[in-house]
Amino acid sequence: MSKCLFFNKFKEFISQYKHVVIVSHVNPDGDAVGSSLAFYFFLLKLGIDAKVIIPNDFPSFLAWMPGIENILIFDKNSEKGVEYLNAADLICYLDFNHPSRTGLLHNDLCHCTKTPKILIDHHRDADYSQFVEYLSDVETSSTSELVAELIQYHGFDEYLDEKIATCLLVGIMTDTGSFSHSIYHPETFELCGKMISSKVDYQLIHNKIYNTFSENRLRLLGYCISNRMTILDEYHTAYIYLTKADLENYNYQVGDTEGVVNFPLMIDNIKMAVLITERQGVIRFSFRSKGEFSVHELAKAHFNGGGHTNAAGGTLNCSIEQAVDAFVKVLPQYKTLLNK
Ligand SMILES: [Mn+2]
Repeated sequence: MSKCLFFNKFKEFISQYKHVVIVSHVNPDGDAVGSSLAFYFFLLKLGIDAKVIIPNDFPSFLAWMPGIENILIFDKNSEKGVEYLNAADLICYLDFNHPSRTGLLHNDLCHCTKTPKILIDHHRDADYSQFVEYLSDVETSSTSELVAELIQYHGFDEYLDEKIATCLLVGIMTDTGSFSHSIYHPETFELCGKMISSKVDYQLIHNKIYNTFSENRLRLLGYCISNRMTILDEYHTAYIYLTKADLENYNYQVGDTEGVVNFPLMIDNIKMAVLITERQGVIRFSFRSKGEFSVHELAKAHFNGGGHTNAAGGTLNCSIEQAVDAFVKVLPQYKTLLNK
């Protein structure tokens, strides 16, 4: 379905529902939280009762966002979360397209077979048959940009306010690495320009997102780069690994490794960067690339994951040593692509 068709139908469609639940993905990032909250505020303006559920806590650098106190964090209050889901007559998936991305919420979400669902997302490989309506475009920077387009269609004059603009800018800013990648068309800047010009203090938002490190977080970043980064010149690749003990040494807080994976890409000839971290019983991979090399394909083929061309994630159940080994072992088959 084209964007326009979704926009055009939206008001009439949504007015059929009384209790809308917005759900976003596990380990929510700026776009997950920003798009969900902006959509939530928009629904309230349309006179629709809405709730937002995220599977687990958001990183502390988002704690100041407008409306954040209204989000239900499922692993802290699953009873209420289930209550919300049971009462919902519509469930909206924002910034993910498959229930397997919802962590502990997964089971309860799968029980809601009779509740209609809609999708607003920019990830690949969505199974549209699960949804009664969808707004899905992989060539859009962020889910927040899609929500911004939806609201713009219905009139920024009427619906955009400081809270909504702030949430949307956080989502677009964080998913594009502060407007450095994943921008597919000039409309991204046009939309942001409109939101910035009248409603918000952009520099203040930028400061709140990027300049609120704890001392531990910055020292952990330094440690990652000086002690844990390996450069594999022949593959134009760099990887950083962090053990559970490393994270404990720096008193790791949720969000502290956010952005670490981007630093090796600052090196001129590096085309792919990977952060491998040991989390509760599982190894998490975060992949980034510059240019055409698709980390989505690599993550999908070898690490039970995927995402976007230049940003993807994955997981393995093994030790950290085995995870590093597994990563290094797949590189030869990508040598030609990485040397392009
Ligand atoms: Mn996103």
